Amino acid sequence: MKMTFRWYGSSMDPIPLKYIRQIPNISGVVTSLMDLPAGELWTKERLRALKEEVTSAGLELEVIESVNVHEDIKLGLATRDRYIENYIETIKNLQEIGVKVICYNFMPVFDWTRTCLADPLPDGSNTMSYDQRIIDKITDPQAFADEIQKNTGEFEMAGWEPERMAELKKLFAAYSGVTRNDLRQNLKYFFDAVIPVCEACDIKMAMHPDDPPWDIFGLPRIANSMETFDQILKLYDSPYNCITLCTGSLGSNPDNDLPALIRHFGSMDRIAFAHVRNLKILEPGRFYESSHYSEEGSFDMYEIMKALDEVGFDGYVRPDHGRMIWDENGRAGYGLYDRALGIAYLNGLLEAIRKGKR
Ligand code: DNO
Repeated sequence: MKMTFRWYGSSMDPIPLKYIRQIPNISGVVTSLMDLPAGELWTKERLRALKEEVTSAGLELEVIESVNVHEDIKLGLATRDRYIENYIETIKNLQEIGVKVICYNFMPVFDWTRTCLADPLPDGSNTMSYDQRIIDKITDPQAFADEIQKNTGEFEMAGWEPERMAELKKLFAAYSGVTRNDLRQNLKYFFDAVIPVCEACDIKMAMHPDDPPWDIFGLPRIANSMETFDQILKLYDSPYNCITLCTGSLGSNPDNDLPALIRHFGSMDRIAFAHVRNLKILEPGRFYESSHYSEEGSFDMYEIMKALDEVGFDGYVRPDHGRMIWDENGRAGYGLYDRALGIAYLNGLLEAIRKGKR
């Protein structure tokens, strides 16, 4: 398995590549062209420049997170074909620079959602948290989205593209009446077009789970459990139709047994990418993002890494959201320090698991 680190590009990320290069056991970065709205074609020129920048820092660029899917594709609108065409061309251009995995999601309107971006912890750090009671009281998602974006400071929320957030009312209206089954059928239409291209280009599509893993704001969601991912993999049965196994997203529903999910999808060789982090569940629907260390959260990180090792996982791993520690000023969840501690811990677990088997 290759250890990677998410990086938002030199114009959007305060963390220099040379710092990432110094993290023990790092192989490369996971990145994206953040300035391009969903549906846009990623040109060869932009991609070659990105590749050159990353590789000249001594890092690999084999995973993209994310090539976002345009809402018209999720909605199944007639205009979707033009965006699918761009997606296909983008896949082909990504092949040219040696990309192996594309992480994406199929969540309507909102990507990952938190109700607080800087919840103070007793140790003086702060972290992101989620409280379903707050979400349930929201009558105007636009006001909520505006507030969250205001609190991100100078950094845009990953996956909350400004173009999409500016259109919330219109989007909510478009989704009214769209069922989970409709969403799945629209996903199938997308797969029918893109997975054969991925097969030809040797690039795996790795769907990120819903975060949190349940419907929010009455919008349908279809990727949040063993059963729903089984359905998704069956929509197009190919080794290139894969999953991003995100422990934090799936694990915030305690019904999701993370090591069991890893064994299930890992033994099918359908996990292409893993986001590994911990969180503390306070009660159903309420959690905060703890450090990666097992005892500070609700997950057994040893069992998670052990399951990945046992299924012979040979894809990409990255530590996930970190707390904001040591007075760092960074993008919520994506500072340098706590994620670097996270990776060091995952490295340690893995070394112990592997040596313990001898
Ligand atoms: C949040 C991320 C997500 C993820 C997308 C994939 O921190 O895990 O924004 O990148 O859902 O498309």
